[in-house]
Amino acid sequence: MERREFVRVIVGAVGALGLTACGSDDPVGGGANPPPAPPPPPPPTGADVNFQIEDNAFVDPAGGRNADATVTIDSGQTVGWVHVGANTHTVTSTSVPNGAQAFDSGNLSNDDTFTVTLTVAGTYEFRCEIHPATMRMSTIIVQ
Ligand SMILES: [Cu+2]
Repeated sequence: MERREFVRVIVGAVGALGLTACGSDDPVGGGANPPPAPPPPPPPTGADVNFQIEDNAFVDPAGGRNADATVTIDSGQTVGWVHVGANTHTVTSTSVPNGAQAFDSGNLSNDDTFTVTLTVAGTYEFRCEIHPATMRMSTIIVQ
C-alpha cells in the first residue's frame, strides 16, 4: 500500500517536469528553432520609377550606378528612392532646370523612401551630401 503511493507520486512529478520542459508556449524551450524570417521587401514608394540607394551608389532600374544612373520621366511623374543600404545617405539635388525646385531628402536610413514629383522639363542632377565624392552625378531627365 505504501509502496504503490510512492510510485504514483514519482509519476506525477515526471509528468509535471515534462510539461515544464516541453510546453509549446515556453519561449526558451528546447527543440528545433524555426528558420529566421526573410527580410521584408523594401517599402513601395508609389513612384513611377525608382532609384535604389546602396551604400556606395545610386542605382537606376537598369543597373546603372552613380554617374551612369539615369532615369527619364514625363513631366508630372514621380521619382522615388528606396534606401537598401546600411549607412545614412541623402538625396540632394545639385542642379535643377530654371524654374524648378531644388530637393533634399534629409538623412535616410535603411528602408526609408523619398519621392519627388517633377513638372519642369530638363535635367536634374543629385548626389548624397554625406558621400559627395562617391555618390554623385546621377541624373533625372524630365521631358
Ligand atoms: Cu551617402
